[in-house]
Amino acid sequence: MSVVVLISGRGSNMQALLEAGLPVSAVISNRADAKGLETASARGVATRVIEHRGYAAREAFDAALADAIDGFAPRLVALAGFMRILTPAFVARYAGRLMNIHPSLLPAFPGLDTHARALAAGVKLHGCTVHFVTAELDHGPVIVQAAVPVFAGDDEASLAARVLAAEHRIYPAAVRWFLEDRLRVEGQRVIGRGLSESENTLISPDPER
Ligand code: NHR
Ligand code: GAR
Repeated sequence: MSVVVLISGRGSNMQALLEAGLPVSAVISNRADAKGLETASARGVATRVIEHRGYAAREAFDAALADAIDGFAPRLVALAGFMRILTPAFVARYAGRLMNIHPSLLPAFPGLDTHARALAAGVKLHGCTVHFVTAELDHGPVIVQAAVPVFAGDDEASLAARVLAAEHRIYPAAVRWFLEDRLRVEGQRVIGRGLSESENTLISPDPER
C-alpha cells in the first residue's frame, strides 16, 4: 500500500504528501545534499541516497535506484522534483505505478525551466500537471492539472511560487486517488472513478469562490 518518493532537492511536494497523511514508506534522492532528506528523516521516514554521479551509465544508476525502491515494495513510485531522466527499462518496470508532478500545463513546456519559458512565451495561464510517467519525457497520461494566472508583474520566482502552491494541492489528491484504485488509464486519457468534474481540474484562485 505504500509510496516511495524520489526527490533531488527541496522536497516541498514530498512534504505535502507526508502532511496529507499518505503512506510514504521511503524517500530516495539522487543527491546527498537534498534538503528534503532532512524533512523526511525528521518525520521518521526512511531515506536512501543513490548518487547518479557514482554510475557511468544511466542504466546502471536506474538499476541501483530500482533495487533501493524494491526494498520497500511500494505500490506507487512518485517523482517529486526528481531531476534525472529515467531509462525505458526503469519506466517499464514500474509501468502504471510511476507518477510525476511537472511545473507546467502539459503538453506546453515539457522539460526544464518551465516558468522562464512560460514568461517568455507570454502565456496568460500557467500551472502544473500530475501525470503517469512513460518513456517519452513529460508525455504520459494526465491525471490532474491546476491552472494559475500569469500576472504582468511576475518574474520567475513569483510565478514559480504560485504554481508550487497549486502543486501542493493536486499532488496529494492524485496520489490518494491512485491508492484508492480510482484511476483507470485508457490510451492517453485517465478516467477518475467517482471524481466530480471539478476534481480533475483546479483553477486557482477559484473563480467560483
Ligand atoms: N523519465 C521519463 N522516462 N519520463 C518522464 O516523463 C520523466 C522522467 C524523469 C523525470 C520529471 C521531469 C519534469 O517534471 C521526469 C519525467 C528531469 C529532466 C532533465 O532534463 C527533464 C524533465 C524532468 C526531469 N534532467 C537532466 C538529465 O540529464 C538533468 C538535469 C539536472 O540534473 O538538473 O537527466 O520536469
Ligand atoms: C517543483 O516545482 C516540481 O514541479 C519541479 O521542481 C520543483 C521541485 O520542488 N519539478 C521539476 O522541475 C522536475 N524536473 P520540491 O523539491 O520542493 O518539490
